Amino acid sequence: LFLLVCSPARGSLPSLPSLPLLGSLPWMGGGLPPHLLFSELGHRYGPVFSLLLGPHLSVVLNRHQEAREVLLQRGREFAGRPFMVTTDLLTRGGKDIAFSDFSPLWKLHRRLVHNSFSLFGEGSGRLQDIVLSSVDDLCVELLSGGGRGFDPSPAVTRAVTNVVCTLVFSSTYRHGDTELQEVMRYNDGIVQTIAGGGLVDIYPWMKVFPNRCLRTLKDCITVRDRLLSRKLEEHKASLNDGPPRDLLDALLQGQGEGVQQEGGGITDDHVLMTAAEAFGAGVETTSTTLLWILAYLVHHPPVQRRVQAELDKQVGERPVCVSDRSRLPYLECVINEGMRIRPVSPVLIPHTAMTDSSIGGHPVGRGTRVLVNMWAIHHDPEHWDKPDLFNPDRFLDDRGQRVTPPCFMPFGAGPRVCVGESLARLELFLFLSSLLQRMSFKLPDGASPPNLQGRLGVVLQPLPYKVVVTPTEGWEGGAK
Ligand code: HEM
Ligand code: PLO
Repeated sequence: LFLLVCSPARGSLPSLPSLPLLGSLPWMGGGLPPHLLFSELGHRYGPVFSLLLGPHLSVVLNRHQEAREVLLQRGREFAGRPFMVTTDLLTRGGKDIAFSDFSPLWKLHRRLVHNSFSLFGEGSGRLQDIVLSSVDDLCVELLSGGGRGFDPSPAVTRAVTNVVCTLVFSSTYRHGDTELQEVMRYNDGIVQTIAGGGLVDIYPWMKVFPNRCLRTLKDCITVRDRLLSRKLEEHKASLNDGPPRDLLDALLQGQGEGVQQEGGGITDDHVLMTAAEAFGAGVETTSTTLLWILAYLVHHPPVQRRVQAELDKQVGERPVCVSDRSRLPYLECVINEGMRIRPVSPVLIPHTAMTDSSIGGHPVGRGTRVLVNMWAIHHDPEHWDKPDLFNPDRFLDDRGQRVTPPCFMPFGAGPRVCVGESLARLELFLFLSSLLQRMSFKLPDGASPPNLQGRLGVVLQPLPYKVVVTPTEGWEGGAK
């Protein structure tokens, strides 16, 4: 056995020992989720170390200096993505943005998606209308409980799903609509089966054996594809040269670009996978972030009151709008602090080295996986005072001006940075400002506060919790 254990001398990076087939698994006991496991291993092996995940040589980065080197300075060299069984199924062999490996077609595709998002994002005012109408429904629903304790998650998820459905294919749904329920059901099925312990495949070979999870995943993908193909056909039939009605229109209109590309241009499959992904990413990340922030606000009533005082002073009784953003700096700090303390994507999506390269002066071979532990970076005691404390003031300097420290990267950075960042920030702002303007959130009498530990699925989610809402004076109905 001793002879089989590989010596920890891969390059000059500190490495976990490893065995053939098992890789470093025997040294990774404890059953912790990857972000916590890697943070713990970092205390023993240093902030940058390598390990074998099954057969895959992987480098873990627990510090922002190396993370910025990989994501920004050498961003192009590390813009690859590894192959994963479940995401390959989900994306028809990488015809999406997030899980597709780097290629010229991917670049073109990503640019098209980015441009289409801007078309509906800040520029157009359309996003604001969409979110605000969904917020009205959400507020009415939350306030209809009559002071009883309830789990805010289903209503929040429904509201966010509605926003994304309008954005992607112009459908808005009433409460209880069967198509909306179908969408939420298949999405939930994918979330439950795509990556139980985060996107880092610690046990990759298990996935190749047929099992119940894979069956459920395939069934949900079939339902998703049927629904989205129908939307795509409807859009094709009614497409014209006018301004795009939604993301599907924008993608169809942009499809013509780059047809001369090697390997063909952006096919219908690409359009379908992009719509599916915008949908999945839009719902999971935004609703989870909102639920984390609400959980922390229930834990910290003075923070909630301070946001409300800011809203009262700067906005008053009229509905909040996008242009209020610069007037509500404390709310922006609360949003940032929520995304710092509980990043929904704590180890990002794995990157791979596309050429031989280096990290912090250590050589790193082509094909090496790089896992950026944003959790560790967001909790690094060298850069954050009392990192486990929820303290939005850390995003303000001595003069009360907003600051963004270099070790805060909830959306990643560089060529693989989240394409939905500005969309997500706008949504988070409009949702939270409107909710807190119209109501207050507190614990039900005698209930223990929300568990803030979280559970890692495809994103890091809070465990279910209950709140009681009370309307602000003048907003008893939830909307005007
Ligand atoms: C990628 C965070 C919302 C679409 C990512 C990544 C993170 C992230 C950490 C991976 C970066 C990397 O691997 O280096 C978030 C957070 C969100 C959010 C915190 C909300 C609070 C959204 C929304 C959309 C979206 C609303 C689209 C509608 C994407 C896509 C990628 C991505 C397509 C893949 C980019 C690529 O691989 O090139 N996001 N995201 N995200 N996100 Fe988001
Ligand atoms: C969520 C379930 C959907 O049905 C499919 C989907 C697509 C894109 C994924 C998203 C899921 C989870 C969150 C991801 C997003 C791409 C970027 C985002 C991984 C699986 C993050 C946080 O990195």
